[in-house]
Amino acid sequence: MEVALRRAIERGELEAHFQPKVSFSSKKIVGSEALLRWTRPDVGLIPPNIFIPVAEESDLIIDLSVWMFRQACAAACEWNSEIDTVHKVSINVSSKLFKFYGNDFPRIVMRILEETNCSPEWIEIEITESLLLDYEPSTISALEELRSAGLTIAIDDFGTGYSALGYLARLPIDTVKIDRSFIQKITSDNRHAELVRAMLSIARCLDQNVVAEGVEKIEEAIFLEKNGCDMAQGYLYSKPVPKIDMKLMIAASFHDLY
Ligand code: G
Ligand code: MN
Repeated sequence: MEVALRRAIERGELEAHFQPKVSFSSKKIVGSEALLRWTRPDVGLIPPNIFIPVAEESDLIIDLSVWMFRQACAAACEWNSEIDTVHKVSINVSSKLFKFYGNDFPRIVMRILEETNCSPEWIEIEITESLLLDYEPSTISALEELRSAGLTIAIDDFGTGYSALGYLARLPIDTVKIDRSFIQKITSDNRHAELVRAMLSIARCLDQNVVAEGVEKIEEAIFLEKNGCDMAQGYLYSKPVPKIDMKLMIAASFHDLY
């Protein structure tokens, strides 16, 4: 699989898909998450939870991430030139990518932004809690540098790592993405519902935006909106779709057709 994945970029087997993020206040698509899709000839779609760990084990994740970054920035540039508001594209950044480039990471990012004509405010970087818990001073300064350049930083899968809440206050974090394992239980389990309310309250006090991940049911969306969640992402709104479909959804959203 590693060998096949290595050739996948040049053979055009990889594609960036995008899953919309919907704002509860405006009811519009205000952003999207870029997600990698790999279709192998004769085999079909390989789920990311199968091939991403393979890529993570080798240095392949570096090339794949840089490729994805470029695709996402190009898409962000295209979509933002057609609307008056900001459509923020978020990109999953592996901790391996951070560690590989170290202090150079912000420079790599800025170069991709320039090459694709992408404004920093159109991009959000998604990192996991584990990256922050390793606590490398170079990681923190890289995040701060990216943030002062105008990008925003999101914590992905929030609540699933060994959450040390202190980092929320100490580190440069703009957005918290509550993991879908919590969202899926809010309508059936009162204790999980209270936990999500507490998460929303913490984020509000720290002036951070919250995205609920994996929203599948209308009851979940109603609960989240009522409790002050900013944005939702999940199958209730749309699965990840190819770039061309995302473009159509954005256009429809801003003409109140979606
Ligand atoms: O960890 P991260 O949030 O980046 O993972 C995103 C993954 O979650 C994608 O592979 C996407 O297909 C999947 N996903 C997105 N929305 C939903 C949803 O509503 N339900 C479920 N079960 N999976 C989802
Ligand atoms: Mn993510």
